[in-house]
Amino acid sequence: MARTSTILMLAVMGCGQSGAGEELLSPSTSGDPSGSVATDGTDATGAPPTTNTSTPTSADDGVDTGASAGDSSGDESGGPPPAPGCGDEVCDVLETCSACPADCGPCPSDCGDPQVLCVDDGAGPSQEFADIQSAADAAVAGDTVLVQPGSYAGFQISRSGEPDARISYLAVGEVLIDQAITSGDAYDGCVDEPTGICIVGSDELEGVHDVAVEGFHIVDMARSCIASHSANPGIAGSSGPHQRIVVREILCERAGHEGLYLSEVGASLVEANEIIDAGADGQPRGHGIYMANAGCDDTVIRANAIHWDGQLGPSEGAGIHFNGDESVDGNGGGDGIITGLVVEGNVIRGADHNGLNMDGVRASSVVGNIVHGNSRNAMVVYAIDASAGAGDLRIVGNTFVVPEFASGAAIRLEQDDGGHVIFDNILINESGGPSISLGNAEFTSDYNAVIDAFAFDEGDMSLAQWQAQGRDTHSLVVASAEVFVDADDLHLRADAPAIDVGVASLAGVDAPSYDIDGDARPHGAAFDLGADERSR
Ligand SMILES: [Ca+2]
Ligand SMILES: [Ca+2]
Ligand SMILES: [Ca+2]
Ligand SMILES: [Ca+2]
Repeated sequence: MARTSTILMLAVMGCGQSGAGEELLSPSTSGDPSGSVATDGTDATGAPPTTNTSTPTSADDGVDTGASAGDSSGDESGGPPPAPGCGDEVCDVLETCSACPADCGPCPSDCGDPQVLCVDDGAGPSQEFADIQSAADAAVAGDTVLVQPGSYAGFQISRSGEPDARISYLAVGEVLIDQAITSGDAYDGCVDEPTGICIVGSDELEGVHDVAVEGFHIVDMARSCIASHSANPGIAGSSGPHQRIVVREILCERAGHEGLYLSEVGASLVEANEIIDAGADGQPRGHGIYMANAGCDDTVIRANAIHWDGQLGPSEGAGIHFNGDESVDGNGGGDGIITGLVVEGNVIRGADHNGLNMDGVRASSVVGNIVHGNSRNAMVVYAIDASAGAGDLRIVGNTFVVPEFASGAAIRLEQDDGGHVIFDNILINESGGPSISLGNAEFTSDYNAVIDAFAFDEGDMSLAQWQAQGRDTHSLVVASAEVFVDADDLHLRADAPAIDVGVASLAGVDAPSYDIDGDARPHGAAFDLGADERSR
């Protein structure tokens, strides 16, 4: 369920380090009438995307703009951010030992502990199992499968834990999964579509629950680094989606299709993962993260870094695609919408499609994300497969930049039922399109940094016309060069007009307490606009 008050934001922790947080993607058709155009590979400010050759064992690019680490602005603490729920002495249901040892205790390390199943690809005292699948087949609620450094084949997870005794799959150091699942007993969908870690419900479509996978480095899977299958949306009388699944600190490189294909994953946490160059098989499709189907309600998608380096991604690959698909066979369609999402602190760059591509997402929060350098809308909500389009969205503190080569809006809300609250955002559009395009008059938008272009019900409007209807009366027109440090660093300049002109709340919705760097906000006289609070 959506957080009702302060939304905290986390930056990304290094792999397996302490301090990160607690709790906390159809069709190619996008609902984007403007379509996709030139793909010259430039980023938000015209420079070519930089190639990321940095550390393969951490997801720490999630806190910057996908390029330089943001140090040039000099206002980042660089330390671990306060984590929501971490430090309250309760190991919350989606909190893990690696994210919050203060509450959950240190991660287990003793292979002699009967609840620790040690896997090592080399013989020795830490080799209780030589492959991860054998340990997964033996694990019961409360167990930790501790995978020692090495190279492994993928594995399938079908066993569930309990809310107070999950089954954890924890990588120690560099654990490389470079072969897809090979087990003869694996679900066909995990073998026919080669996958690194496959989460598979029962034949009756009863989802897996209370499982965490953390710290794995997964490369070159023909389909996906992680995929889930065989669950349903949990409508009355059905057995339920996957629930309370934690996917943290996965480094996913060059997946053939989607990086993370998470079908019917509800009340779960997808945090601090880095997905690089998804859709590597040359076909059009390849989303960074795909939240598939209407059972994905109440999931937190936080502090993930999704980027394509050196060139744009595949032509039908969104940064994060959400698909509230009403049409799934059997009762798999559920209510046809995805609600209660928290999408915060993610950085998306280089998609040749929409950054946040949301079919049927309603009653959800989109907070503190940086979405830039993609070739269509930064964020679009619509109904194609879903039973309904945009409704009751909270869009706060984001930095959305639509580059010149793109075609789209910073925010586009279609099949719009209204009820949205939009504030403290930077919504720059260099493509000739609008900052905001929507179609229902029932919404609140103000205190944004915008351009002089809006659209209502597909009719273009100037800022003055928009303001004449009482919208964005405190918002200001900006250009990238005025607000950002440079082309690769979307932190605020010292003299950015976006500094100290935001508000702590609007229409009952609070601004986030932490910025993209994990720094507390507000700093200084007031909230800054966008995902970065300038803190010096
Ligand atoms: Ca806690
Ligand atoms: Ca739903
Ligand atoms: Ca400030
Ligand atoms: Ca900052």
